[in-house]
Amino acid sequence: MTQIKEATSDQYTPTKADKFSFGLWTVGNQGRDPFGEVVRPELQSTYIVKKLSELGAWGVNLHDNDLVPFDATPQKRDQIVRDFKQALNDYGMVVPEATTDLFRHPVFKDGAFTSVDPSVRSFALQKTMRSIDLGVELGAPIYVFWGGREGVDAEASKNPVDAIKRMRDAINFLSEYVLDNGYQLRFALEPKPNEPRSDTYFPTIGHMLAFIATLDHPEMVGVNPEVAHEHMLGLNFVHGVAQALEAGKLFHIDLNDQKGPRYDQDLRFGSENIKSLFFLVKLLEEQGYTGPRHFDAHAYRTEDEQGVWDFATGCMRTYNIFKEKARRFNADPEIQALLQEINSGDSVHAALFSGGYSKAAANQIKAIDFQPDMLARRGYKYEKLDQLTIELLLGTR
Ligand code: XLS
Ligand code: MG
Ligand code: MG
Repeated sequence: MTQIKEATSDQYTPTKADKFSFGLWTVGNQGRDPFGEVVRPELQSTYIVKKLSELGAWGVNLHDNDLVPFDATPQKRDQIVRDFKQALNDYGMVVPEATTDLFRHPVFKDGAFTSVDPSVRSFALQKTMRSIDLGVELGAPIYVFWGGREGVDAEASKNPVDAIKRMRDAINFLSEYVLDNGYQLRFALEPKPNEPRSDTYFPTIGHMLAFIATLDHPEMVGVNPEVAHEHMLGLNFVHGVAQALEAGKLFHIDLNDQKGPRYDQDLRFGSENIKSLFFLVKLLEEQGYTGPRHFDAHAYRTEDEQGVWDFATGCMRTYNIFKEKARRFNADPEIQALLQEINSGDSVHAALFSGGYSKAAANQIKAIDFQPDMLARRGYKYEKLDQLTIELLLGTR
């Protein structure tokens, strides 16, 4: 432990003020994949709390069954929860987010809230209500819904409109459950396009935002976007997050990395898409995002336990390095002068519809000769700007 601290004790060393969190399932990942068994021993949840705290993390998230086994007796459950709360207390850690495992048990092989089987749908509600109780008991203010197996392999199996309605019914029901119990809990819906199903409902941030507007309590519900999930589709994650932020809907975020469109890789944050994730951190830091910086990722399968802590430290350090790079970007005279030049322009034209619509404004705009051929001659200097950004990121400025 001392060794880790000494090795990383510089301005990028994470502290609790950075609000970094990890799921129990992330550092606890044992490296099982579809082609191979576990490669690392199981870590006790109380030990994970201790280690994460020592590394500078602030929070630990969980699925119900990351902590309490699926078939635990009520007595066993209470004992596990007591020990876990003690560890949180001992190591000054919080639980910023909790969620339900609605994908591991075979009962959920055709989905949970959108399963064709009404008994499975009702069981999913029961499991989620119990898991919400657990999350609230642990002090979690955010409850995540990732639709693990909410989707299809055989399109013929389900009417997709029914599936959307079923999902809405479940979220509406659970919103009322939260209100009825006086819980201070907000929901964050996490989109993903596929895996483990061949197609998952609500595949992107945009789909989720549109769905939220149709709920009974949209004010309680936001999104939990994940880097890898949008990159699986080749989408621009920064733009998706910006849209969620601008709509006041970024309740939580899952940070990791991904090598382009393929299965969900959950790689160490910032290990692949350096430029894009720099702009993500810049966006989060500058747009007043105050929520958790949660890493939903895991160490390479090649790693032993030490590799897991190297991975966790790496996620947090890279975030802080991007944060410092964003500060330098904003303080760089050449970059800022260029940006100012790029974003300036004809002040009369800039004011034309700043006051919104009026007949007079419409007529004024319609009457102007904008000389589009002249405007088209402009060079926007983005090559220069982008190169300066690259040089800053590569450490030469
Ligand atoms: C899986 C999801 C999952 C959720 C939590 O791909 O990212 O880890 O974040 O259930
Ligand atoms: Mg996730
Ligand atoms: Mg994921």
